[in-house]
Amino acid sequence: MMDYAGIPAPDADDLEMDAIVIGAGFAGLYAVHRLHSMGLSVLGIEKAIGVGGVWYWNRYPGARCDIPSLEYSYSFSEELQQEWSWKERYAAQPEILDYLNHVADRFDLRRHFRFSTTVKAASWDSADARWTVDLEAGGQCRCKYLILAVGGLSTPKAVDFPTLDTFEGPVYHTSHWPQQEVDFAGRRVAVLGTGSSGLQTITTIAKSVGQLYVLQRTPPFSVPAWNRPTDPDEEKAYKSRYREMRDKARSTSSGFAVDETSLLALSSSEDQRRERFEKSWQVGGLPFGGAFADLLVSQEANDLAADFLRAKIASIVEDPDTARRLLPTSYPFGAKRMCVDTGYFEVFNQDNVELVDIARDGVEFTRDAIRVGDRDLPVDAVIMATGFDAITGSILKIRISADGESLSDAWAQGPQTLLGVMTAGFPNLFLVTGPASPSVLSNMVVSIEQHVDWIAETLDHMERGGIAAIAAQPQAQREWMAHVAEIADATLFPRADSWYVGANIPGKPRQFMVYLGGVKAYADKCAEIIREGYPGFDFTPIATVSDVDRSEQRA
Ligand code: FAD
Ligand code: N01
Repeated sequence: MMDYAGIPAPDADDLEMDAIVIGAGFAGLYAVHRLHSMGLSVLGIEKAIGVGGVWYWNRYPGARCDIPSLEYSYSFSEELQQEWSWKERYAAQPEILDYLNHVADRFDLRRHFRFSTTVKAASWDSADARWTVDLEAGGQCRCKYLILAVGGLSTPKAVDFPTLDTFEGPVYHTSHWPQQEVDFAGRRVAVLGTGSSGLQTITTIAKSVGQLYVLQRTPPFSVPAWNRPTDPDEEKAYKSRYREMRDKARSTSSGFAVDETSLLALSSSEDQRRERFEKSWQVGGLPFGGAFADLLVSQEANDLAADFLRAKIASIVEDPDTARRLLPTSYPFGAKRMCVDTGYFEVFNQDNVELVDIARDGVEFTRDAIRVGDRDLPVDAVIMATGFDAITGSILKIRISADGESLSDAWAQGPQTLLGVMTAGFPNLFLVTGPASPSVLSNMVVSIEQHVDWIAETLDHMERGGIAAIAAQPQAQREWMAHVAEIADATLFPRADSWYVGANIPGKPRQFMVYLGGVKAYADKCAEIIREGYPGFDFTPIATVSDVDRSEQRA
């Protein structure tokens, strides 16, 4: 990597930057750190008042990660990973937010950011090879490289219940939770939505609320987390092998340091299957999905896993009618994001919790109740756990254009990218964990670091080589998207109406938006592209861009 030491860091008010990074979550923080360390002038822009991204916004009761924190954390600094101690196997939101604040302080990143600042538009002009970034509050900044670290789960799905305004009590959204703790003790509360956010909220507030109505449209598959406090000896042993474990995570398809199996459920005996499913249940969490290699490619194998999980639900929930209504049957196990819970099915054995099916009748709101069919459920507060306009929501919320062409037009039929990191027609625009990369079906921190490193190496290549612009070639992009679709079509994922295909947002084009070839295969492909001189990408030399200041050519 070239040493750019000597190039001054930007003033807070210097609006002409080498790079602008939008977002201050895991991705934005690392991108700002990495690019600044290369000597580029970098401005980070974040709409929240602080760092954290997902972990800033999602403060709902029970919010926590479902990848062990020793893995769901940065690997880029050996000192950082050695010095930080996690209190629990799966850290809760306040601890992850503390960690990201620590990272921001430790690497002195805050001074590069403008907080409480929302980007509303960005336009590229090929004549001077610059992005102009428009801020919602007025004002503009310019840069050579625009990096979108805006998050795949950062734009809440619009809450569009026509009668909601009639309800006079407070309405909370899990992904936009107030900064102050909300006390639900003794109150009558409804939680609408039974995805990961809903389950974590439900299991946490069920302990103290007077009455809880769980409004369910589609039952989820969920596996216990078996969360526990960190064992200091285990942590010490893990940290003594940290590099090895990180390498192991990067060598898998999920980005977790687990042993991936090639065992097939369909070629195993019934006893072997039962034993392995049971063992995976006891290990808990997302690795359950990898109990056998064929669970997400064969409907028959999938049915076996689904039957096992349904039997678990039936064995936990005491009331047979409630248990029956909790059984997921309408989509393959894992094709909607499986949930990881702490006592979810058990809460339905509590007298103060009622499962209310809203699939048939939907919900209406009155002044002080929720109407489902002919029943009025009196409630003091409503919690929306209704999810996100995932993967593309935050990207398309920014009006992005290049030489007059808009990104929302280019993606009208669904997002098109090369490797999920660039999109044809939009030079020098980089997406961190964008559509058609492993992103949300991987350990996100692993994928974020890999993407930011790829972007940094690419910018280094451009800065050294007197290159003004890089652009994805349309043909290479078409081939990548066909490859992504071909892999997805060989699995059961597209069969579910999930947010992976945009089905949760009315009118969103249906397209499976994640690369399923795995973290390792994907990273190998990205590395190969750099090694082979960027096949599939076009470069524009600085010399051919009319308005570019030649003094920028640092090579
Ligand atoms: P984010 O953390 O979403 O950060 C994006 C930031 O960009 C936000 O702060 C947002 O305010 C800002 N932004 C967006 N648009 C603009 C704009 N126009 N102007 C200014 N700022 C803007 N993944 C896992 O791998 N494991 C987990 O256990 C896990 N748990 C999760 C739990 C929850 C509750 C949620 C919602 C997601 C979870 N995820 C998990 C996925 C999560 O999205 C990623 O792990 C990761 O946090 C994403 O980081 P990011 O920096 O890419 O995006
Ligand atoms: O959102 P979701 P989420 N009427 O979309 C229901 C990550 N995450 O915030 O399935 C009635 O999964 C909807 O019903 P249906 C993780 O990647 C991780 O929970 O569409 N119901 C569903 O039940 C996760 O996948 C953690 O029928 C409506 C729920 O709301 C992703 O974030 C924790 C409705 C939405 O579930 C999103 O999870 C939290 C309507 N109009 C989040 N609209 C960890 O544990 C929606 N629903 C790490």
